[in-house]
Amino acid sequence: MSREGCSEQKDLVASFREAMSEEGFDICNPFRVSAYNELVRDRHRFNGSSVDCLGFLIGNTKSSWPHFVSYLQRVGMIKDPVEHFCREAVAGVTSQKRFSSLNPEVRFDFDTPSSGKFVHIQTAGHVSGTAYYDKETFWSIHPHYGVWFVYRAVVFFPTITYLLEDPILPVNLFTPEECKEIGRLTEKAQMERWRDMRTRLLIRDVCPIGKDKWRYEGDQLDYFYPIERTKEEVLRDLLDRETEQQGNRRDE
Ligand code: B12
Repeated sequence: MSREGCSEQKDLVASFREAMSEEGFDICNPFRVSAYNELVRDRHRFNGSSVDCLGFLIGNTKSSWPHFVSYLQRVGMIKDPVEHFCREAVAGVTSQKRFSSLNPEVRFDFDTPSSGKFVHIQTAGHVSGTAYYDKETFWSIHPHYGVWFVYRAVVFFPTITYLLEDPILPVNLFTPEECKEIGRLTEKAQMERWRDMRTRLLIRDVCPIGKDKWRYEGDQLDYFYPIERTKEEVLRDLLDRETEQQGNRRDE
C-alpha cells in the first residue's frame, strides 16, 4: 500500500465527513465494501465494482433535526419530507465537484429490494465500526448513542480502492435481559402489526445506553413516534410556528 495513497484517502475521508456533518449527518464512517459483501446475501451485495472499493456509512442522531426543520420551512408541506430531505442533503455533498468527479453511487436506507438498490445498512454500519448489529433483536447498538440514531445512506466509491486500516469491529452491548425484553416487545409489536407506536417506543426504551443524552424529544419524538400528535400535526405546528415568528420579526 502506498503511503501517499493512504494519506490522500484519509484527506478524502476528513473532507467527506466534514461536508456530511454540515448537512446534518453526524455519523459518516468509511468501510471496506468487500467486508460488507462477504457478510450479506448475494442479492444484497454491491456489484458496482470488482475491486476492493471504499464505501461510507451515513447516519444521524437527534442533532440533525434543526437541519430538517430548516429544509421543511423552505419546501413547505410535502409527502415523505424526511426522505426528500435526505435525498437533497446527501446530493448536496455528492454533487460537489471534488466528490462527483469520483463517481459516487448512493443507496438509501429506504431503497427497497425491488428497486435493485437495497443495502442492508446495519451490516454496513457493523463493518464500518459504527454500531454492533445484533441479528437476534434486529437492532444496531452504538457505544454512545445506544439505539438513538438512524442510518440514512451508503455512498459507494466504485473507482477507489480501500487503502485505510480496517475499522475495529463493534461489540454487543445489549445484556441478555435486554435482548429478552426486546424480543418480547417485538413479538407484541408484530401481533399489533407494528401499528401501536407506544409498543415501538417501549422497544427503543429498553436499552439505557445513550438514552439520557440522545433520546429524541419534543417535535422530533412526536414526529417519529406519533403518539401525542400525528406526523401531519407536528409538521403543521412547525410551519405555523415559523410563520408566526416571521410575523413577529416584521412587527419588531
Ligand atoms: C424492513 C425494515 C423494517 C421492517 C422489518 C424489520 C426486520 N428487521 O425484519 C419493519 C417495518 C417491521 C421495521 C420496523 C422498524 N424499523 Co426498520 N428497517 C427495515 C429495513 C428497511 C430493512 C431491514 C431488513 O429487511 N432486515 C431483514 C434482513 C435483511 O436482515 P437479516 O435477517 O439480519 O439478514 C442480514 C444480516 O444477517 C446480514 N448478515 C449475515 N451474516 C452476518 C454476520 C454479521 C457479523 C453481520 C453484521 C451481518 C450479517 O446478511 C443479511 C442481509 O443480506 C432497515 C433499513 C435497511 N435498508 O437495512 C430498517 C431498520 C432496520 N429499521 C430501523 C428502525 C429504527 C425501525 C423502527 C424502530 C422504526 C420505528 N419508528 O418504530 C421499527 C421497529 C424495529 C424493531 N426491530 O423493533 C433502523 C434500525 C436502527 C438501529 N439502531 O438498529 C433501520 C436500520 C433503518 C434506519 N434508517 O436506521 N423495519
